[in-house]
Amino acid sequence: MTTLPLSWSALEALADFSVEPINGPTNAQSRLRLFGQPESAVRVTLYRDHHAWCPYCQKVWLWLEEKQVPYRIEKVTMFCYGEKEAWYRQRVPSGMLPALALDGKMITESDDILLALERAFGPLVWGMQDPAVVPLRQLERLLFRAWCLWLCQPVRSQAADQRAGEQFIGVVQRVEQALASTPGPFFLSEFSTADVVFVPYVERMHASLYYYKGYSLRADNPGLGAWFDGLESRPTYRGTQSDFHTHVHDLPPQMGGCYENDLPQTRRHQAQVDLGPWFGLPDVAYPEPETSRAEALARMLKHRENILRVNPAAQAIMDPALRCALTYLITGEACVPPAGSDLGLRYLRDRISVPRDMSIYAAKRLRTALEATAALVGEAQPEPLPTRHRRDRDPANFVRA
Ligand SMILES: N[C@@H](CCC(=O)N[C@@H](CS)C(=O)NCC(=O)O)C(=O)O
Repeated sequence: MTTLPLSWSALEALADFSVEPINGPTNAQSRLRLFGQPESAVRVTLYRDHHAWCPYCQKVWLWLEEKQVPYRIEKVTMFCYGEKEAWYRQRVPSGMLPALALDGKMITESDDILLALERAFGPLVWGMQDPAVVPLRQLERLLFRAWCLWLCQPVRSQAADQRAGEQFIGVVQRVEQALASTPGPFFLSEFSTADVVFVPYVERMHASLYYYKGYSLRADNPGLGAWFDGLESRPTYRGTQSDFHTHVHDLPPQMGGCYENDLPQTRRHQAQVDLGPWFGLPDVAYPEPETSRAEALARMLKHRENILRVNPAAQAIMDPALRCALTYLITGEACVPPAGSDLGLRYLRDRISVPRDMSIYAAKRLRTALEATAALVGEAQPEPLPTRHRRDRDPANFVRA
């Protein structure tokens, strides 16, 4: 059965979703976090990227959320997405992120930021320089280097790719031993700085190796599997968590290229990440919240004018096409969009960013609705996403004047 697209106001009436950005659960849209304290308690400003993608920013972000230190958030554009803001260049000439102002003093380098935060607010259980944490930080860098050697070198031969993969898996075994040496899922006996240090890149390794190398970090390693489950039990981590689609298409410009092998499972994984079905991908394991459809709808309604403006397809087609996709999203009733809108719907499907735009399950619901609606009128696929930059997602298009 098919239906007609709901009007924007009818859709508004169904978008029953809101988050409390200041004191509620961790989320990427907040500009101020108080954790129940008065605004006068704020001593910290975190400068992080608009996309909530930068790994070093995620490390500091997660630490602040876990420690419940009141802070403000200022968002800055990363070079590969667009123009760096002049006001930020004045404060941090390199333009690098993250930066943090503590009592008005500007600090850069994520490790130095965490050390300064520890001095001001105490460690997240164990500090960065604790003898239990230092070897784990070294292990994280070892894992990072082995990952770069596998992912970011052009594949000269299948054998060379396999060797680089084995070297990486050798370091993963050491990570597995470290995880097995403590009770519970975390690197030490409770969630701490040590976990925060591993989070950003292990999340990116999981996504990128699945997509470019056909390798499943979470499924193939019981310690890391339990660690990811442990992370996902925390609302702080869930609020910063990205998905496979966002990571694999943001990494190439950041890393100077990501190189795929030609294993059959690599092809299968790539097809599923890019074209769906997005449910069933191992980028998340906690159960879907009941609010995911309403969240996706609310987020689309908030930005619908800009979303329509940046879409390469004509607004006259895309306005009803988007309403069709959102009608399907929220009612489950198929809604046939105008002929020729399939490309524009898939253009949008490819540009939903987690957690910048919405949480992981909301994004899966939205991509599914966009794809199902596009498929009612055509098979056209947009150009592959750029790999040298991502200026197709310049945040300037969405920042309110
Ligand atoms: N060692 C630095 C590395 C920071 C870094 O590489 N930041 C990247 C983003 S992940 C950056 O700001 N690049 C400039 C840009 O993309 O605009 C730290 O730990 O803070």
